[in-house]
Formats: sequence, structure tokens, C-alpha cells
Amino acid sequence: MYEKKNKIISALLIFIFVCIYYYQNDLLYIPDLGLKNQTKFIQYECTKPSEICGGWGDRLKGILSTYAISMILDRKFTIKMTRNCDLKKIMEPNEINWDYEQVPQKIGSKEINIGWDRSYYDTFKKDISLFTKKKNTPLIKVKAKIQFANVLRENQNLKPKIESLGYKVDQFHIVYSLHKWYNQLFKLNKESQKKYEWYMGRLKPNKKTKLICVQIRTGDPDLAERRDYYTRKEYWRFINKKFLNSKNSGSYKIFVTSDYERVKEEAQSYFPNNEVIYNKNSSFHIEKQGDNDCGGFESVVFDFHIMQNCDIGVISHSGYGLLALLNRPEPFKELYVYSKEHKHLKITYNNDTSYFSPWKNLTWIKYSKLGDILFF
Ligand SMILES: Nc1nc2c(ncn2[C@@H]2O[C@H](COP(=O)(O)OP(=O)(O)O)[C@@H](O)[C@H]2O)c(=O)[nH]1
Ligand SMILES: *[C@@H]1O[C@H](CO)[C@@H](O)[C@H](O)[C@H]1NC(C)=O
Ligand SMILES: *[C@@H]1O[C@H](CO)[C@@H](O)[C@H](O)[C@H]1NC(C)=O
Ligand SMILES: *[C@@H]1O[C@H](CO)[C@@H](O)[C@H](O)[C@H]1NC(C)=O
Ligand SMILES: *[C@@H]1O[C@H](CO)[C@@H](O)[C@H](O)[C@H]1NC(C)=O
Ligand SMILES: [Mg+2]
Repeated sequence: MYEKKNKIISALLIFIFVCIYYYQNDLLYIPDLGLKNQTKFIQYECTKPSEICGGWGDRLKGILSTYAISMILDRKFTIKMTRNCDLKKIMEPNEINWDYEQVPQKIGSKEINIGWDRSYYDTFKKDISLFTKKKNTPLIKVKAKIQFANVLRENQNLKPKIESLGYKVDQFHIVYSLHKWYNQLFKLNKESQKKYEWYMGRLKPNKKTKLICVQIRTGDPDLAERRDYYTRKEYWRFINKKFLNSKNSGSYKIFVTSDYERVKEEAQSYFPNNEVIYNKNSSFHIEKQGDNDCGGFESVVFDFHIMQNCDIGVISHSGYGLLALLNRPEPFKELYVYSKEHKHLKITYNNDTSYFSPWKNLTWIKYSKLGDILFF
């Protein structure tokens, strides 16, 4: 009898201690011993071998959204992307030092896992207490593959804060701030930078050169059947008709990237009169193919980085391609997406599954303002 009672009491005590341990930052008032004033961090994470982080497009959505909210919360922003290959080996911090190694090791932390859950768009429009209620937690870890911060500009409570950061409220959105944010965060490492300059010399030899960038996502390596839906010829035909059918067609250079290596060789044979330039062996899916030597990841990021220089974009409806071309000083300049009409369908971020399936009857859509293309 007594034994049973004791067991229950011990279990209860253990439970209470565990609760206090996990919630100490919220529950207890910590007197200011210099502790309260310590730097607070918010960190984008993709670390575990078992974790699904998505491709570079998905990851950038998470990184840039976490960066955006770090400004709102006045937290120092860091990135810890160590799954397979450590991002630090490919990109270096530019104006913002996002190196995760500056975060003290034994620091209280909590995780917010947004994943692919778009219901957070509705939440953050009204209320970001998921973040603010952790105000005493030194480190917030964020996992996300969606552009969850794009709705912050719709949140009335955040208007003064966004303005105080120097943004017009409407511009506090990945599409309008991508080029600025990307360049605040990233620069290529020395070795890649040299390679980049060599490519730029060929891609833009003089001021008259117009750079057409083609990005064709055919489908994940394990989804080969998707390749049929993307008729590559349609891209070549479009470029021919739209740009090369003119007197000054010689001033165009064509940069091609794809998740399918063969596409690049095809382009080269299709355009014998124009220089077709591409990065060999860059067709690599960073999520689906292991990459402990960083080579594949490096080339995917490199192609992405190049595309901020494109005068014209002719791309597939892919997060990677869309972000790459929106990452230009003028995001919507001459941007054409091979996609599906949607305006008559009134699709929202809650019900776009029916839009993507089946992925047929595609057409060229000029992406000249938010909403022309479905991009959540
Ligand atoms: N080099 C290269 N890789 C690509 C291209 N398209 C897709 N990939 C690879 O496939 C992944 C696709 O995932 P993600 O970036 O999330 O784009 P999404 O899934 O199409 O929205 C990329 O991260 C790359 O690893 C491309 O045009 N060029
Ligand atoms: C807290 O930090 C700020 C900025 O670093 C500093 O100005 C302030 O004096 C600090 N306050 C205390 C109590 O240490
Ligand atoms: C192509 O890239 C992959 C991934 O980085 C690498 O393992 C492979 O050796 C490369 N092949 C060639 C021919 O360079
Ligand atoms: C998606 O949701 C919107 C808003 O609720 C609705 O107007 C629209 O008809 C829906 N579209 C589809 C294809 O279900
Ligand atoms: C195919 O797309 C065109 C416009 O892009 C549209 O007018 C037509 O109705 C679509 N056909 C089908 C079968 O959906
Ligand atoms: Mg993806």
C-alpha cells in the first residue's frame, strides 16, 4: 500500500521536475545576473541525417523567412545547415554573420517546426505569439520549407516595427526583398567566386549582351515519369520565336540549368548560332542524393547564384527556378514561366493540390506581378 503511494509520489515529482526543466524559460523569472541581457538567437536548422529539408528552393524559403522574422524579433540570425554537407563550406556570411558556431553550446533552446504546414500563413497574419511567447528562450530553432514570413506584412500589429526597420510594409516580402536579403546573407567562397567571375566574363562579355536564362525542372530522380510532362522542345521553340527571330539575335547568350543533365546538351545542339553556356554536372538533387563531399550542393548553389544576372528568364514552375530569377535587382523583368492557367480556378494556399494534379495543358505565362504565378 505504502509502496504504491511512494511510487506515485516519486513519479509525480519526476514529472514536475521534467516540466520545470523544459519550461523554465517561460515559467521562472530569472533575475538579471547579466543572463537576461545575453544575446538571443533564432536559427534556421537542417541538421539531422533523417531530416527532410527539401531542395535549395525549399531551404531558401525557410532561411529567408527565418531571417525576416529575426528582424521583427530583434534576434541574432544564424543558420545551421549541416545535413550531408555544411553550408559553410559553400557560402560565406556576407554582411550578416550567420555562422552557427557563435551560438554558445549550452544554451536554453526551443524548436518551432513549421515544415510544410501552410496553416501558419493564416496564423501569422494575425498573431506571432508562437515566437514572441518564447521571449526568454535564448535560442529559437526553426525548421521550415515554406515562405511563412510573407504574411507578416498583413499583420497590423507589426506595421510600426516593419517601418522602423526601414521597409515599406508591402516590401517586407521575399519577392521584393529577396535580392537584398540574399546578398546581405551570402557570398560565394573564394574558390567559387573565381569560377563565377570566369563565367560572368563569358555570359556578359559586354553591355550589349542579353543573357537568357533557361531553367528546366524535369522532376525528382525518383519521379522520372514527370519528365514527360515537360516538353523541352517547347522551351527551345519559345526562345526561338520570342527572342532569336530578330536582327540582333546575335547579342543573346543562353545560360541553361536543369535537374536533368541531358537538357543542357540538347540546348547546345538546338542553338548552333548562339553561345550556350552551362555548368557541367550540376544536375543534382541536394535532398535526394547524398553529398558528403559538397560537390553537388556547390554546383546547385552556383547555378542559382549566376541567375541573379539574367536579363530574361525562361523557366519551369519550380521553387528553385522561381527564386533564382526573382533574385534579381528587378525580380519581374522579362520573366516567363511554363505553367498552367489558374486565374479562373481561384486557387489559394489551402487548396492548390487540385491545381498541380494533373500537371498538364501548360502554357507560357509572363510573371510580371505577384499572383500571376502560384507561388506559396
Ligand atoms: N542545378 C540545378 N539543379 C536543379 C534545377 N532544378 C532543380 N534542381 C535540383 O532539384 C532540387 C529541387 O528542389 P527545390 O529547390 O526545392 O525546388 P522545387 O522542388 O522545384 O520547388 C534543387 O534544390 C536542385 O538540387 C536546375 O535547374 N538546376
Ligand atoms: C544590456 O545590453 C545593452 C546592449 O548591449 C547595454 O547597452 C546595456 O547596458 C546592458 N544592460 C545590462 C544591465 O547589462
Ligand atoms: C558529378 O558530381 C557528382 C556529385 O558531386 C560527383 O560525385 C561526380 O564525381 C561528378 N562527376 C564528374 C564526371 O565530375
Ligand atoms: C479554393 O478556395 C477558394 C477560397 O475558399 C475557393 O474560392 C476556390 O473555389 C477553391 N478552389 C478549388 C479549386 O477548390
Ligand atoms: C488548356 O489551357 C487553355 C489556356 O491556357 C484553356 O483555354 C483550355 O481550356 C485548357 N484546356 C483544358 C482541357 O483544360
Ligand atoms: Mg522542393
